[in-house]
Amino acid sequence: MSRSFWEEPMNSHANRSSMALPAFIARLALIVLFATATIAKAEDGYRLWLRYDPLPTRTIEIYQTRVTELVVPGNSATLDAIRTELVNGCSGLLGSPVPARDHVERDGAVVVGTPRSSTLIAGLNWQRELMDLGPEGFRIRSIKSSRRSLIVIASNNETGALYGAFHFLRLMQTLQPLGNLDVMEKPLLKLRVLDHWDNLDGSIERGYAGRSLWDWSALPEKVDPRLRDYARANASLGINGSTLNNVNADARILSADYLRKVAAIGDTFRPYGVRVYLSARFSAPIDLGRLKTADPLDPEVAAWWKKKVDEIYQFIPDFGGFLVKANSEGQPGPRTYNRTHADGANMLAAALAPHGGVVIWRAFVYDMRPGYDRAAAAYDNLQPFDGKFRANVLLQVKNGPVDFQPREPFHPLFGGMPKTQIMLEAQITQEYLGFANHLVFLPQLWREVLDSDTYARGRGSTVSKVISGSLYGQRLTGIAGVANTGSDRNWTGHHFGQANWYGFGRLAWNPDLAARQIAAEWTKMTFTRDARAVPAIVQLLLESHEAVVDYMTPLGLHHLMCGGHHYGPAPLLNTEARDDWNPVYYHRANEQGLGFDRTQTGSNALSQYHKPVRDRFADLDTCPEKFLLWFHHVSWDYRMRSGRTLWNELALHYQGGVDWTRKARQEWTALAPVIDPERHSAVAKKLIIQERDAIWWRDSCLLYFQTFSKRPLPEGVEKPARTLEEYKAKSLPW
Ligand code: GCV
Repeated sequence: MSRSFWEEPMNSHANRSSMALPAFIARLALIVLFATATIAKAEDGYRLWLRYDPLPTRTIEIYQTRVTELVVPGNSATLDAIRTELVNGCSGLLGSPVPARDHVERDGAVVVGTPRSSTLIAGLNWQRELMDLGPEGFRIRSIKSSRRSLIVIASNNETGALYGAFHFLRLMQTLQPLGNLDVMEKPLLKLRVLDHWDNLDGSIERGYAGRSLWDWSALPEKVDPRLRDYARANASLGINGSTLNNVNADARILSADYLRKVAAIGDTFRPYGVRVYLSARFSAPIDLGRLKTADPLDPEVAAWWKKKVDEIYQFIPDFGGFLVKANSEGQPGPRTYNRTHADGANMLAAALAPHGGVVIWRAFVYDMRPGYDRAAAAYDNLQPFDGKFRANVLLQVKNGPVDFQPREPFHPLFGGMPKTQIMLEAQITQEYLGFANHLVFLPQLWREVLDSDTYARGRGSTVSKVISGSLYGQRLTGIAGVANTGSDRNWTGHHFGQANWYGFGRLAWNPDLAARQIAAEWTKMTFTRDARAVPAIVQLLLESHEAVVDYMTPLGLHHLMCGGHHYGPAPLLNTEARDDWNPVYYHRANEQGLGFDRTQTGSNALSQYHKPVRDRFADLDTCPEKFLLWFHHVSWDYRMRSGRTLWNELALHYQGGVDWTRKARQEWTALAPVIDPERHSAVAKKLIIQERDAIWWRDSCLLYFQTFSKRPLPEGVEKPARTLEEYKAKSLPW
């Protein structure tokens, strides 16, 4: 893989003249930065949102008096990272070198650190505020000290100071006033983790942006410099954990050979506050340890895990813990031995507890019995164990009860297990959302889930409050996102996929942030600050999720995708090994109508929600139409709130989705003058695919459903481009 744009300056032990080492290193960085400034940068998206090209001239003139020098005293890997980032960032944004110094020399110094690393910060008397902000929070404040105007970025901990430095750079990148800063920030969730479904052979399950970033064959001797940029990008958002391997886990990751490799990755991430986690295969005692069983209540098994965990901490002293997919989709687990999920999780938790590690137990568990509703399965399997998990166990619950669909109602386990530490699992990679081909801004989807009111403790018991611990006071809180990163030069396959990584990180820091704010920040940092282009791009981002729902699964439809790979529509599919892997299981189309009845007359999965939610969804008059076919089987002539029949409304939603892709293409074309040609053209090509796919979705779904509805397409819906037979014969290429 190629080298990063942000190589740190070479380390030198020489102490030149009176300049102390950190300042000397930073000065070297400046020389390197400006010596290479003439080398043209490819606009290939590698720099993500951490682009430090010069700001508009007027802004530079104002900022130049506010930011004159960077004072990051002390020596540690994290302080070095802060210094390098600020020197590169400020110098780049201001278009001229901003020096690093050991102490304040003039007005406009930016002082960064902790009370331990900086005497100036120690003297500010901010102990109480910094204590309240916790180890990862920070304060940024404009102050006067010894008659000098300074900006101070302070935290109780170096990682917090690093987050503060990135926050400060974001303020500059988004052209915020720096004159009178008074910012206090701390993360609302403790664990903010990217889950990588990366396999040991370098492939990525549901990965659409190339190969795994972890080159297992080269590790531990050779660590790709790109891993540091990955950690930087995460730190810029406050993401503090990375689960390296697929939840469909290979036990070899726990062997000493692999742990050495994992340790090398952990060493690279550590300065950026990113801890490493591993997915553990429940049968590892058999696979690796040659035991006869993996029964969690067998003392030998527990002893094996304890020894293994002790070994892991020898290699990786700040190891985060295990992520476990057990008794799900063929994975081994405690149920294999007639033990409970709590038995399994608690046994692992006991091994991790002395080291401060956690078990993240996934709730994505579903069984198959005749007449079973998959949407009800996770709740049925896990809810009975509420209050039974140890203090260092979190239960990781997908946002919706089926599986990362374009739209789902919130999972009933949110608000359903008050005595369990529940964590949200989001999917950043677009498994069911057009892979890396479709522009869809997922913070909009996550916002909808986070804002959903569970009514677990009356009105206002939102999912956001459940996971942030403010509803039940849980000690450990967290969120995980299934990563969309890979070895592609632009990291995420689609340039706009970066917005989802960015948006996940921002929501992980603050699950109450508005999607619009996230979209605006990202656009300004990543693409353009042009006053007309920013609102246009933000609007595209904000509309994109609804548009994708419209052309894929409107009105509560779900899981209409092709089997296996999940790209493109296959509403007629009925040949998958399990009923609940087939679209026909979910849409239940027949001559009478469409949709899955989850009310009392059907599967009654609705009973898992708290009463007012349950009643609202159960009543056709109050059920939000976006969930109509999720909860109800409705006749083709059912009158929607618009006055149209279900059939006509459905068809118009599909058409609306297609219309949006055309609008998006036109608007993107109009933005050509303000976007660099390389990224503009790459996105334009993806939008062509998105329009093609939207048409394919619309036509194949409507033609298929029409075989049941037997009604004509309403006015305003285009005639299908192909026949149903043609759509049956060929699936959408990807
Ligand atoms: C990692 C879905 C995906 C699987 C994934 C599974 C899970 O079923 O299709 O690829 O497996 O979810 O979340 O465990």
